[in-house]
Amino acid sequence: MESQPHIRDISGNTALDEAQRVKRFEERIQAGERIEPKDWMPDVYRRQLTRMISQHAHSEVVGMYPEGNWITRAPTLRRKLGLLAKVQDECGHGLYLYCAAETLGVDRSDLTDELLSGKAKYASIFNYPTLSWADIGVIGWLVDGAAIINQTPLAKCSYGPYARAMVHICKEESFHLKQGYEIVTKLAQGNSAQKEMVQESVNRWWWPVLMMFGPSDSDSSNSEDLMRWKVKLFSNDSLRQRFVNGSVAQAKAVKLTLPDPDLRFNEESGNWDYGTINWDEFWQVVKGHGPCNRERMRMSRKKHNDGRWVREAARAYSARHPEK
Ligand code: BYC
Repeated sequence: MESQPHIRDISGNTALDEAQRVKRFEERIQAGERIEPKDWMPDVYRRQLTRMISQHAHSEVVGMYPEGNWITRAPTLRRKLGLLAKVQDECGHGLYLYCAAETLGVDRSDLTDELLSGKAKYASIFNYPTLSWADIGVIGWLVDGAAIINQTPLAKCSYGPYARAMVHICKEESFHLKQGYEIVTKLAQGNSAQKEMVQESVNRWWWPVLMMFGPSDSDSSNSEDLMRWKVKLFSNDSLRQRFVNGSVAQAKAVKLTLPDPDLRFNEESGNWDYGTINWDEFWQVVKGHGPCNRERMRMSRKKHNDGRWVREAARAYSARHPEK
């Protein structure tokens, strides 16, 4: 990433200019102003945003694979249409987010290369397999539910293009949550095999969903920068707690059990205390050793290669028709 240009004062003191710019930038953020692409910003702010938005974009795109897996096996036409629409939405989210990342001066093809080379991360949750139809309901309920808790504050973050993309994305995530919870409700009210299937699915997804919020605050290396500059408005642990608090009532409403014997209401804090997260598992998955990491990367490379002719045709068309 290129460094920001310095304006020299009469004595050539660039350091002071930089400090003044940072001060002005931070005052704008404290005043609740949005930072826009052409505004001055510290290099670290630009780098952090590029990292976070591009990893978010990759997550949306890779997130299509586990659910896409069930489009041909959806039990009814209505379910198939709902799932198709959801998977298409995820693709659109990736598109908005790559566009938002590009406003920071990076090229989308470089971001894609980083994903395909394994350098860039994407959400850990998408490295788990979808083994039953109930998983589609549980992903909508828990994974998209977690996404809403995590992403609604991002719609108020300090960087304009990211915040605006998140408004649209969160509206669609709300639909995803409803379609998922409806599938879960139907199965939970179904016959004993259906009830068993949905409970087994909740048992498998619960802990990986809690990991989606990222490492605990004491191990979250990026949070300090991101929170100072109001990209993240809440810490990983506080959002995780908010999610647990909401999920307990939702599970109870459909008579499902969350697989945590330590889950207890804490009268003092007003929160649901939960058990210990297996952080070794989380870091294994993040480092590429989860159950489906290799398969997700294989699919990503295949899709990229299969789509090469489309990119080449689009480039050739726009070269011949520059006015369009
Ligand atoms: N999976 O300093 P930290 C969704 C990495 S899913 C894989 O706390 P940060 C959803 C992290 O990248 C769609 N890697 O990071 C998401 C960092 O490594 P690098 C995706 C993870 O950025 C969350 C290192 O661990 N959504 O919708 O301050 C909850 C240290 O972490 C994960 C988004 O991307 C993970 N789960 O906080 C619910 C939303 N967590 O990059 C639903 C936008 C951490 O320094 N992103 N790492 O090498 C975010 O809100 C934040 O980036 C995160 C992580 C909360 C995900």
